[in-house]
Amino acid sequence: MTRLKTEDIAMVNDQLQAYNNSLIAKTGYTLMQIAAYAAGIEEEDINPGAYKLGVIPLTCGQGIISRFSETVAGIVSFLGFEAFVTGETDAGGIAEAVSRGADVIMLADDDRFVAINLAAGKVVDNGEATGRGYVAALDLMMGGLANRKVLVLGAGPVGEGAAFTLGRFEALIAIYDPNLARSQAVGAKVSEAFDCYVRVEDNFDKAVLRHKLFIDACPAPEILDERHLTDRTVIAAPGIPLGIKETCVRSALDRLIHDPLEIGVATMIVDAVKPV
Ligand code: 2YJ
Repeated sequence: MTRLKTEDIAMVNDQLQAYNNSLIAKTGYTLMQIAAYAAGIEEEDINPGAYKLGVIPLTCGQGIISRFSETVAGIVSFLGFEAFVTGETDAGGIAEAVSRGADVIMLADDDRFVAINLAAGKVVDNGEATGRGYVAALDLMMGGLANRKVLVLGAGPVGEGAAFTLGRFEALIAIYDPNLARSQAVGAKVSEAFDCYVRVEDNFDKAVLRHKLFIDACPAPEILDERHLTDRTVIAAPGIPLGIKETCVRSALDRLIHDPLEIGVATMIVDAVKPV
């Protein structure tokens, strides 16, 4: 799993309004509306002002990523929730968040990033939520994905979340991962859950050349280049770093959704508080 770096997220908080505007331009929907769509609800179904979020920095493993917790809190505040970063870290931070009245806490170590709704006992995982949020964005960008071929690159937690959501949206799903056993396992789970065929691809180039719609959920840089991209290619790319060759990014920009945290965090918080 990719570990975010401070430089990946340095500009996020200052550019939230601009990012929101770019999502509106590409999908017709705001970050909040994309997250609500990913959660299967309408924006009006939740009142963000009624919830307090505490973000807790964790020092375990490789330690604190400077600005990570502040960036998460900034995204959630942008959506209208009340959010704070605890002064204390780790167990002390959890205690602080609860005593300051947090309804939801968010915390990340090197393996998992979770949102926990304390009253509801509900856990939302960033990997799954990110895959779901990006498929929701792609669906909105395309005006629906039913019966459309979509290739998921990467069969980790984000790719799996994406593949399940593509099943829900009745897309024609293909999945590629350099670890064939991993894509086979995800393909089998999705196929069983939605009683649908999932094409497990074993050749990257052939798989990419057969598709125009992509969820790039893998951490490999510059795997997509001019050979793979046409003016009809549409890419929702949660993977960090971006999988598109740098010289091709400019021409793909209008049909590309990519961010280090925003859609994943928005989808997590909305899912954490959505009415049952
Ligand atoms: O609290 C902190 O500052 C750190 N413990 C944050 C660690 C952030 N974790 C990661 O970057 C993990 N690889 C999981 C990120 C999932 C993003 N999709």
